[in-house]
Amino acid sequence: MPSIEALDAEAEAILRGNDRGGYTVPTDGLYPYQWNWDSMFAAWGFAAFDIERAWDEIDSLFSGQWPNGMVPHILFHRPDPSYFPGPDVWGTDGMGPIASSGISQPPVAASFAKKVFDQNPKVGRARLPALLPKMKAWHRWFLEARAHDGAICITHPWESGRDNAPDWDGAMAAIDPEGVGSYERRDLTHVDAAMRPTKADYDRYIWLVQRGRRLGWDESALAENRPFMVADPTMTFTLLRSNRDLAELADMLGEDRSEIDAWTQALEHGAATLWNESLGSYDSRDAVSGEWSGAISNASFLCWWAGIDKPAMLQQLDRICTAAPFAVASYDPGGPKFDAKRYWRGPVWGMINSLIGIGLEDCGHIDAANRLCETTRGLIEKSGFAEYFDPIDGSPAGGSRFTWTAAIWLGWASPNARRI
Ligand code: 9WN
Repeated sequence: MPSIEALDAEAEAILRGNDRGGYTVPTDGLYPYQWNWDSMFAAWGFAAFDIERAWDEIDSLFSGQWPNGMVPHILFHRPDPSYFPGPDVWGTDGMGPIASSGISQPPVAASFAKKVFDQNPKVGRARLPALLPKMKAWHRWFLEARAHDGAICITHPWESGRDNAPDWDGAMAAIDPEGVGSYERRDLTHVDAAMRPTKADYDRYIWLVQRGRRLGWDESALAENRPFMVADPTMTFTLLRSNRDLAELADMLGEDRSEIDAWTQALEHGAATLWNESLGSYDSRDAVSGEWSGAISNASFLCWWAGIDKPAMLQQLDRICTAAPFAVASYDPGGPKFDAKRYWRGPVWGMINSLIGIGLEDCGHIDAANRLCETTRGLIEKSGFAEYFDPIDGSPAGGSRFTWTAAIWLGWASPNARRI
């Protein structure tokens, strides 16, 4: 097993190696562009050894913000044929300052901006003022374009960042991807097909992109007869946490926080609507059909990250960590759709673990927080900086030398992490 010092050095080398000059790719080859939430984890990682570079990462993400406030889930800084679908498929020309996708991703930026700020407040005071209004505009966009009774919805599985989670199965089955045409996936040239979404998933992913393109990515046109809209705990909990963090950042700069606080109230109400009593867990819900997904996922445990302490979730966490020891499985190991290797249908994602762990600690569940941190550390010691891991045997899966796995090591999982 490599030493902690060797892993610290490797994590830093991964971030430097995935740096494309002001922005970071998730991993070389499989994901050659800037992804929204990956990039914010990267900023947290950079903050451990290069504070200015950390702020540059956040700036580069917001350089792609659309005039309506949306921050895209991918920024295509430079064309690269190794990823599908690229800018030619999305067809968002003229919508934003940089070629991009037409959807967003979980808004963790304000939360990580706060962590980067806390690492070095002097530098933070110089770098934050230009970013604050941009973050605020993005949060406002979520409340205007994605809220359903206060819960934040996704309009494409990629928007959640948990692409093929069982949460979306019902809503995805309602789509007939007729006319989607043929296309060539590139992900399968990098990763074993058993670890990736299926063709049925991809047909629907692409069909939804084609619909967006046909409607010119106009939010009001897209909102009419939406074929896919699911209230998502990932979005709702991350926005709630980011919103609380944004209010604190506004305070630090002496700015008015009243509008942000009003959003927090709406989001607290929205988060409560995601409690599925019969499942005994936070769940996602199809906003079109009104049906629960019936899925206990790793996103269900982001409640603590959002500042919501729910004792029943501690029992669920305990059960899931016992069933699949390299926790936290992305889907309930006792559930009918569990698949230990297939992406968001079972594997463990270290970056979600870091959010759950920090949330547990913030809510005073210190033992559970420490256990999760030690499990994650052990996984990385055993299997390296993989994209995700099998929760039963801890083996690595997906891409390697992964940015967010390296970042959470530097920010949280390494015993040498400063844990800001
Ligand atoms: C589609 C980059 C991204 C992550 C997502 C993860 C995966 C993309 C893909 O990779 O999604 O956005 O092509 O599979 O699901 O969370 O941001 O790491």
